[in-house]
Amino acid sequence: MSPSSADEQTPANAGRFVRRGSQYRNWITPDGARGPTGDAGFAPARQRFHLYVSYACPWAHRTLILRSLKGLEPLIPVSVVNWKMGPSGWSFEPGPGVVPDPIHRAHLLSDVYRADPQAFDGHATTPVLWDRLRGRIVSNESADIVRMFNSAFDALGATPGDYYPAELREQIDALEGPLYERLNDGVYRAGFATSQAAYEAAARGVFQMLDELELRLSTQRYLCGDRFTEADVRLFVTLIRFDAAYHGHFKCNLRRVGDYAALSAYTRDLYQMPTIRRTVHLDHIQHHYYESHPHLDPTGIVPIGPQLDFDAPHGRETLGLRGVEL
Ligand SMILES: N[C@@H](CCC(=O)N[C@@H](CS)C(=O)NCC(=O)O)C(=O)O
Repeated sequence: MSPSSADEQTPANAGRFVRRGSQYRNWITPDGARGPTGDAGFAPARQRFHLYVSYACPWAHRTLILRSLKGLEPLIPVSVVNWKMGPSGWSFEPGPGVVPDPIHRAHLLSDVYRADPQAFDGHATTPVLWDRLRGRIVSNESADIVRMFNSAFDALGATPGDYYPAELREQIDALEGPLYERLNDGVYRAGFATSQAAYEAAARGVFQMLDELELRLSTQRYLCGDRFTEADVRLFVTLIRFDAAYHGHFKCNLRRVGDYAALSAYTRDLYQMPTIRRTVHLDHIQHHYYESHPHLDPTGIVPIGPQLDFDAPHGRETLGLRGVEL
């Protein structure tokens, strides 16, 4: 996300970075019926849908985690953009980890958006889910894509598992707003602020949220107790990027995640799930942020640290089950 993609600044939000809403909101549903928004006609099928991601992008990362948890790799192929976002946005310029676009042979991600019949508003974000059958974009809203992956492919042999279970929906929904506002997007609002006041408000909000989460995760293994849910996916994607990118590049530097006992152990706990580990690409994370925002870091030099060891023991196996403190 570049600051130029922010909505217009007004006196009321002076210096504050504002993320745009997503433009494509159709849903894959088990029977192809219309979802909560958008058009009908997107029934699940093997290899019908194609996912475009950046390994650096936390929103795309959520969808990769659900795809992995639900064993959807053989059903939903993926293309991966170059970690560097240049003046023309994301590209498939060859580089480490880049997986080219087999459908449109696109050079820029915006070429994929332009191939959709809907008028393109000039803003090509990841993730984006493409429908090969109808030749159009299903969705570019990660929160919706996560929910589709959670349940729409169950009849096609997806790995069993419900990460948005009915009995926890109220709790998960209640966490969604604060997690997004104060943490997932909060780090960007700190990093892309163009006034001291806007930066400080966002950065302080980030650490208030981390402090609260540290308390919550000191006595329970996951955000909703002893069951891993979609809420944990939302938190993880920001925590795994925090010390490598947000602490330095976005000036969220009151503390590191590594300074929080419970939060850092929780991050290792989730990272050590094989289905999650294979979605984490720290090289993309670090290179993307430091190389893609010349107004924040004109040299584009990627720092040598910090040293991170997400494989260290986390000791959280019994937490939440017996209410043991760390
Ligand atoms: N609402 C979207 C937000 C996605 C988003 O902002 N992605 C950023 C990358 S982290 C992006 O692709 N930005 C492209 C740009 O700013 O040109 C979602 O959650 O899916």
